Amino acid sequence: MRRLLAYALLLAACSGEREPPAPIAGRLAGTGSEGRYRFELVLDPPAPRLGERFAVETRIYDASGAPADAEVRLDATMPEHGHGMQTVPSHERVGIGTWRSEGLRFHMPGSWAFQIHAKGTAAEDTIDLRFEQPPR
Ligand SMILES: [Cu+2]
Repeated sequence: MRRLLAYALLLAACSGEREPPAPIAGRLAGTGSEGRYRFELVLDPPAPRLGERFAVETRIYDASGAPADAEVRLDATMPEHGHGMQTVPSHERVGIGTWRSEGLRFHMPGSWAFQIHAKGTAAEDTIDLRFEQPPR
């Protein structure tokens, strides 16, 4: 029983949802829901201003920590409001496991979620990463 509890705690500690937010401004990271890829987002600029366009660089890593050559799609919504962005971002591969999405814009302050999907030759994975847009 004690061993089972320890295992459950370990699983919770490893899941992307329970991962604490990265302490570096403009960086979001976590493990996908399937546990296949690790996702790292770098916002450009690090603190997007309300109503202004920004870009996101997405880096995908496999279980060994190596860049994963996956096709990346990224979108953002406000899940509690049931709406997405008013812009349609473009996505461009800029290196192995690295994609740049441009033309994102958060038109409302509050809790946004980046939805990222990565499809590689051997694996597929998705993640939701929360971002709090300040009212400025
Ligand atoms: Cu909203």
